[in-house]
Order: sequence, then structure tokens, then C-alpha cells
Amino acid sequence: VEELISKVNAFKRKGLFSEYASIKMEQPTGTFNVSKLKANLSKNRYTDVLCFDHSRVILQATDDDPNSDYINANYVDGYMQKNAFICTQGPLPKTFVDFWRMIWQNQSRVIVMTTRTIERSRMKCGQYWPSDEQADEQFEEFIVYNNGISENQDFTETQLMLHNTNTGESRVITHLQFTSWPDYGVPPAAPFLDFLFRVRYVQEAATREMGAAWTGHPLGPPIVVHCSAGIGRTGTFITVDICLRRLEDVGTVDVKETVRRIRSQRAFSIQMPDQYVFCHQAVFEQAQRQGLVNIMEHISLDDNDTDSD
Ligand code: PTR
Ligand code: PTR
Repeated sequence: VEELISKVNAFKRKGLFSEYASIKMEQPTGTFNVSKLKANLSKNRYTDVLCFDHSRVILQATDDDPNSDYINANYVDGYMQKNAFICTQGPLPKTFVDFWRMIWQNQSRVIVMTTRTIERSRMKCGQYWPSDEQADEQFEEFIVYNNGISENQDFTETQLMLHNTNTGESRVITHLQFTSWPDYGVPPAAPFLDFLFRVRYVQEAATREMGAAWTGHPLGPPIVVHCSAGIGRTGTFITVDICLRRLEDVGTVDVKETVRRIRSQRAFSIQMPDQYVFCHQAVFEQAQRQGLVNIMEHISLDDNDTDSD
């Protein structure tokens, strides 16, 4: 705890900004060759947000198209959990089917969406699931049913049923959309944490439900996390989750190393200095909630903290 407090004191906002800048200066540690293939270029939402070859999610290719194994998505490890997450871009109409194949092939049960489909009258993410209750929609071999929506102040939870017409199987998929994240900004920590713990709860329940059908890590199949590009808000979400798990386990926090490790699997994760600061704020808030440390008395990361400017 003392170590944490002294780190907090040392790091103030400005220190965090320059620490983030130093992370950002490191060159990506991998290639983007499959992202850049001619046949795949139009499957990337942003030409400047490509995905690493070494950690990309490789889909089972269909017989007629060898490039159908590509989606702009990467496996990212959680805290002591290989492939805890799949970080991906907001699906494009052209990649809706690929997205559902990815969900199916990875046995995922939980989708975390941290953007709205339209922000500032720009399309940030396609409407890849049926948004009305009781509606359904077909995506080639899949039919997705909307079995009910529950709206909370800061997030919307939708029960989806994913039916595979090739195998005749159906799976319950929970879609959790955080709706209070301003683009180019950061959310308030409290509702963000409530959302994160709801995601964990749903994932645990879904994993239990899978029973013997899941033989991997006890925390379950990869949680699919996306925003628009799949790097800024997505990276922030998983950074906080990983840092909190470590805090819960061994009582220490290392945001910088966590972000660096995430960026070695999903390039460019965490897009803005403010998001980097937010990760610390969210961890403090949770540490305080758990009574681990009364840290807020010792620190202020507010914008108007001008003493060192
Ligand atoms: N070229 C895009 C842009 O900056 O507009 C790439 C981009 C878009 C990068 C969104 C990050 C973005 O944020 P997020 O990953 O949170 O959707
Ligand atoms: N339009 C995005 C931006 O300017 O933030 C595109 C972008 C994404 C640019 C990633 C650079 C990126 O790499 P890094 O996060 O390492 O600067």
C-alpha cells in the first residue's frame, strides 16, 4: 500500500502524460501483413488501425475464399489468463458474418461494446445485431435473435440467441453496451466500474452455464471487446480489468507494464493521454471502494491541478 501511495504521489497527471508519451513512442513489435493484403483492406474500418499478424484471430476459411480467415481482431491476455480477450474493431456491414463466425469459433458468450453506433453523426460501428426486442436477423449460416433488452443508466444489456443453421446448435450470448463513454473523452469512473463488474458477473455465469462444454481457463472463453477502432476505449477497458485483477490477487498495480503488454498483442491500444490517466483513476476508485487504501486523500489528478505547470 505504501508503495502504491508513493507511486501515486510521484505520478501526478503530468508525469502520467509523459509516461504515456514514452509508451506511445515505442514502435509496434510485429507485422501487419495479412491486414494489408489487397483482399482484406476493405475489412479494416480505419486504414491506420491494422492488426498484428502474430496475435490475430484466424477464422476457419471457407472453401471458396482463402482470405476469409481474416478479421481485424487480436487475442489479448488477461491477468494470468491467456487469450482472456479478443479486442476488435466495430464490425462493418462487410464483416458482420466474419464477426459472428469469430464469436462462434471462439465459444465466446459475452460481447462488450464501449461505443455507440453513431457518435457526432458519424458511423462508429455497424448495427451487427438486431436492436429491437423479439427481432431476429440472419447472417449467412447464423440467425441472431434478440431475446430481451434491459436498459440501465450507463449501459444496455441485451440477451441474444446465436443459432448456427449448419449445426443446429444455439447459444445464449450477452451483449453489454456501455453508453456513457464520450468519444474523445473518458467516462466517469464509478459507472465504468459498475459496468466492468457486471461484465465479469455475466462472464462467470455464462462460463458456469457451459459446464463441461468449456475445458479452458476457469474464467471462461475470450470476452469479445470492441469500440470503433478497437484500440482506445477497448484498450482502456481491458487495462483496468487486468490491473484490478492483479490488485485483487497480489495487491500491486503496474499500469505502464500492463499497457505495454497489451500493446504487444493489440497494437496502438489506449489512444489518448486522458485514457491513460483514467486507468489510474479507475484503479484508485476501486481500491478505495474495497477499503484497500484511502488514496483519494493523497492525490488529485484533476485538470486544474496547476502546481507543476
Ligand atoms: N483514424 C481513426 C481516427 O483517429 O479517427 C482511428 C481511430 C478511431 C483510432 C477511433 C481510435 C479510435 O478510438 P476507439 O479505438 O476508442 O474506437
Ligand atoms: N487516427 C489515429 C490517431 O491519430 O490516433 C490513428 C493512429 C492510431 C495513429 C494509432 C497512430 C497510432 O499509433 P500510436 O498509438 O502508436 O501513436
